Amino acid sequence: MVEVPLAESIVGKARKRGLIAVRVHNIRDYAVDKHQMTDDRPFGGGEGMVMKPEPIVHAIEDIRSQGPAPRVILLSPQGSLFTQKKAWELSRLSRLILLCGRYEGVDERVVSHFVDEEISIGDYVLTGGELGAMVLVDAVARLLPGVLGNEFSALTESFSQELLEYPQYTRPQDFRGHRVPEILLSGNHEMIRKWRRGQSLLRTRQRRPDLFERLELTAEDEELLRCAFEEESSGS
Ligand code: 9D3
Repeated sequence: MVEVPLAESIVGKARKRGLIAVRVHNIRDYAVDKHQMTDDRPFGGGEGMVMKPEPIVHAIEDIRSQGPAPRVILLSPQGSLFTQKKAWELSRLSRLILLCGRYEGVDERVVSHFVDEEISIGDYVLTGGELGAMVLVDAVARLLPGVLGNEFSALTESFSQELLEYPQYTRPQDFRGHRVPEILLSGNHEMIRKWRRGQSLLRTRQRRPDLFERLELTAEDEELLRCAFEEESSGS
């Protein structure tokens, strides 16, 4: 579930270049009994299975002993929401252990005594923590020095959080009768900047009212937003 995403693309390249190291551990290898049991029925009854504490803690302690003190993160639906701010915070740490839950969850004594924080990647239900861990690795890895080309950098990114991006177009100018907005072909860079700003504002208002609410619009922004809205309602 995780080997391929970790081997491909930007994260895979960063690993090959030695910019990051990611290892995958199978909790079953840390099972203490001969049946390699890693889950059991919940005390108090109820649906499903709970991950036993011994294999997980055995794994954490074994991995922890192999390098500098790591932050232990449990991917869980009970966690606080993963954000770009959290990605930046984690990117400053030298070592992370990402613990992926399965079944109904992990024995709470593991969470209380061996986990530093719980992170969720969003308000939807997954079958386990592995894809959450991939999201976290991807978001953190791209912030590390050298992982992305220097042309995309942290500088532009601090802004990209508050406003959605404007639409992008490339060739051909006419694709099956759908034309690229004329203004982008005009060569008038000030007009283009204004059009893009208007598009960003309009999209943010339509799709992310939570972000839009927090914006402090200038008089020009109000005007560009009105233009973008009117252009859209007049059908394009
Ligand atoms: C029956 C109650 N369920 C909680 C909504 C149990 C349950 C659902 C899903 C227990 C574990 C899981 C597996 N999910 C994760 O491990 C998980 C997750 C997620 O489901 N959503 C968003 N982020 C994450 S990070 C790990």
